[in-house]
This record gives sequence, C-alpha cells and structure tokens, in this order.
Amino acid sequence: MATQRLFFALELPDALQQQLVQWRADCFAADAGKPVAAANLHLTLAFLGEVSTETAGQLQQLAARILQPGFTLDLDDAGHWPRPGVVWLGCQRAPRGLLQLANLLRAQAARHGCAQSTQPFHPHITLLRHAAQAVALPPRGFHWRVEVSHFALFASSFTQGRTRYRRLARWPLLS
Ligand code: 2AM
Repeated sequence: MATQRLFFALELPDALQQQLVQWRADCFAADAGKPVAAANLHLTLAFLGEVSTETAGQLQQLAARILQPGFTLDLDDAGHWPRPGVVWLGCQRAPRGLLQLANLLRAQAARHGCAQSTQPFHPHITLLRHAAQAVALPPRGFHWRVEVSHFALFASSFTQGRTRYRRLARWPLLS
C-alpha cells in the first residue's frame, strides 16, 4: 500500500524564514550543526510518520472540521537538545491556542494509529540538525512575532541528499 511521511505544521512567512537564516548565520558558529534550509523552517504540530492514503484522507477530513482560534506566536526562546542534535527556536510562553491545536491534531493522529511521542509537546522550529556537541546559544533578547491564521499538512521526502517538504493542504483558523 502506498504511504507518505506526513506531519501537520505551521508555516512561517517567507520574509521571516529569510530573517531567521540571517540571524542564525550571525549568531551560531559555522560548525554548530547542519542548517535547515530557509524554505524548510516550520513548527511541527503533530508528526504522523508513514501514513496510508486512506488514513491521510481521514485525518484531512478531521482537520477541515477544526474550529480553533488563530493566535500570536512570540519567538523569543532558543535551546539545544543534544540527544536528537537539534538547535531550536521557540516561545518562552507557548500560546494556549497553539497547544490546543497541537493537542487536538495529536489526539486525532493517535486515534488513527499514528504513534505520538510520550514526551510533552514542546513547540519549536528546528534551526540546526546534527548538533551533538555543546552549542553557544545567543543571549536572550531576540524576538519575532508571528500572527498564525492557518495550519497545514506536509509530506516529507528525502531525495538526492535533500529533505523536501511539500504542502498537501492548508486550513484556516478562526479570526
Ligand atoms: P524536529 O524538527 O524536532 O526533528 C518533519 O520531520 C517534522 O516532524 C520535523 O519538524 C520533526 O521535528 C517532526 N518530528 C516529530 N517527531 C518526529 C519523528 N519521530 N521523526 C521525524 N520527525 C519528527
């Protein structure tokens, strides 16, 4: 049966992706980790893994029925998780709307057989991968504000040594 590797996520505006890439280049050592391409910077809400076309269709139908408010993301926190080797950008205080949306999508995914991490959800944008050694983080004081009005479903593929994300569908949040 055909499967695709899927995840629900928040997109970032193109201009913000460019700003983050510039900030990352200014603030992190060149050997700190492997930079995520600008177009791939996103915030995952729920990772589904390899999913059949049928399950993907069911989860898309449920996503289309979600009535959740939009919210404001304040990106003002950064950290390093040595074990997965991830340097991330996140929020000191995650908005309630973000947590509600992610919890709902994660619960629907779990009910459709997509195993969810037992770790608490920590919203983040991965900036660098393969960052296993200690990383000097930029001092607090950075801040980007994002008005979130949509969420989306992405397919992930790895071809010719590159990770690509393709948006399959996008749904509005309530204004
Ligand atoms: P990460 O950036 O912290 O690695 C696509 O792989 C997206 O799904 C990434 O944002 C990734 O988060 C997230 N994700 C969550 N759980 C995952 C898993 N078990 N395997 C791969 N990606 C996962």
